[in-house]
Amino acid sequence: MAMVEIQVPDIGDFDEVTVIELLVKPGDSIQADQSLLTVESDKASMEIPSSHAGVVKELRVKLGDKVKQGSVVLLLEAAGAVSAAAPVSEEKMAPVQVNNVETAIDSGASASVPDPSVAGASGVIEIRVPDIGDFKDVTVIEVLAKPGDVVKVEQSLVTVESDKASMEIPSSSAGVLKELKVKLGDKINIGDLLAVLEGTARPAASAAAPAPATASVEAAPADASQASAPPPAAAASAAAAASSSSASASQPAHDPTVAPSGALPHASPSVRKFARELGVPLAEVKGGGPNGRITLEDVQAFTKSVMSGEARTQAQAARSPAASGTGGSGVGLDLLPWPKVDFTKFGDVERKDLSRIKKISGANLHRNWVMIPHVCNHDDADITELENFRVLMNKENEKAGVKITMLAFLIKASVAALKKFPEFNASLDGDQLVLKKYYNVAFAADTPNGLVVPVIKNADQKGVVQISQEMGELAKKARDGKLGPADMQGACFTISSLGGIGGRYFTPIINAPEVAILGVCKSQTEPVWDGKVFQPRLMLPLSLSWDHRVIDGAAAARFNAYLGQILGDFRRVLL
Ligand code: CAO
Repeated sequence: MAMVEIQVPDIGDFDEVTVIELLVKPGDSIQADQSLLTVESDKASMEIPSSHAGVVKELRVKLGDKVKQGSVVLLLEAAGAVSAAAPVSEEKMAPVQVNNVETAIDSGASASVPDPSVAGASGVIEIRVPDIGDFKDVTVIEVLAKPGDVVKVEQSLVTVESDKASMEIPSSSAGVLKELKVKLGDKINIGDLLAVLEGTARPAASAAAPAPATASVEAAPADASQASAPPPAAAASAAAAASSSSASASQPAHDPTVAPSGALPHASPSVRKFARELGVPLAEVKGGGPNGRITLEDVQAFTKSVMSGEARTQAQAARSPAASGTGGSGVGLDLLPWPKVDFTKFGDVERKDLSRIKKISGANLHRNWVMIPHVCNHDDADITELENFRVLMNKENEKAGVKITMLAFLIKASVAALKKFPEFNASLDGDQLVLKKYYNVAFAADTPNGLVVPVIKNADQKGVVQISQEMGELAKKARDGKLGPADMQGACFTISSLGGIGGRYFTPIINAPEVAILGVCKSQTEPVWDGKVFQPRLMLPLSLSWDHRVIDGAAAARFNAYLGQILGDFRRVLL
């Protein structure tokens, strides 16, 4: 048996790369071409395969080491005759996971093909398939944009897949997508017409190229559903395309319940392959490796937790038969197919796209509804005195220009209840409860485009007048569509008030990762028995939804009762 030094082969234009994952250890028997380690530049990650079969004797690198072409990474006792320590051929090596489309395009490893249809042109622009390396007849497995979408330069339009790798084909120009010339399942080649845009052109020299995938990539194709990080509009249209096409049934569909984060799950190609084989949604796996990298063990642990029923995954919930068009699998929710009805048989219909807010909030609400075991307690609070006080205050302060709202009192009262019952001011993180020492209270605001949830920060440090004023400003921003991400982040607890509209009780959906939400409906004067006679009292209906993994029924009843006491006599807030 001969000892062979395994070296880093030609890794293209990458000068030095960092070892981010070791895939074998001394004593392991390995096959020729088996991946040994994963390296990463700032542009892409790739696996270094072994040129020989044998037994690993010694690892010559450790996590964090910088290596380049020719660096010895491992000593192998090779099986069979060995002529020389031949490094793996270039064809065996190719970056298969690109960190993001933008950087992929900047990468020297990716081919950049000038698109003659783009140079200097504006108006109608033809987007063609650029140089995709040695691949022929690659299959369109995902459509990431639809006619009418505003497409940015280098925004991915489709994902294609060969038997070795998958890659996204970006647009070389910005504009409005007029026509997509390909559909799911189509085979495409370099030069094929992909789409027609109407818009502003970009110089030919910087025409976009696909993520690098130049040769017989040994590692698995990146999971199409995980590897792309399209902007929200593209993600939404991809989800729509996946659910509307029967061809999508066999494809790894986008998980429509995941609000686009813009970040890729950090995992090596082989881990991606493993996750893909098991149907594990990498976006839901918590990475235990360096810098949150998802390892093989993380995927295994995730699978175990799902199989043992500890975690019912978002993807299982989302992988509804509505998207697949098939019956239940026996795993997850195992639901019946979504009813497919030709509504036009019964009368005229009109189709309308959901607003962007509706798509994103809908996806979040769906996840929260499916994943959180909700229980809802209803109660009434006597706000007769409080409402009298509020009306008096508003009369006195008429000139101040700030209207004190019942919701502001509710926020203040909720803070007092959150302080008394800290598990309501918490979030679940695995097996741990994160108890928050700050009191940020969100409120649901109805806008023409859908529901948004701005946050009153540090409500414990603010008075009712200041809260009313901030709420007014945030509600206006919400209606004008001007809320920024910071306005909607960091909430501990949410209040959803339908008091200005009507109704008696409802069951609000918890705003994860919070563990409770208070729903409030319209107060009305009711006869309340005081032990001797019925008194007319202004009663406010409260509906508290809570996460039964964190909160027990008794605690929820106490929370509501305490809230009722405070609203009944607001002086208690001072205690
Ligand atoms: N009972 C009776 N009247 C109430 C009340 C209650 N619980 N809450 C508010 N009102 C009254 C107000 O006093 C006001 O009356 P006046 O105009 O006579 O003073 C009127 O109803 C309108 O109030 P409002 O709704 O404009 O103001 P608000 O402070 O109560 O709420 C906001 C602000 C932004 C929360 C609200 O406008 C809103 O968007 N609510 C909808 C929230 C929602 O959609 N929740 C559902 C989420 S789950 O899908």
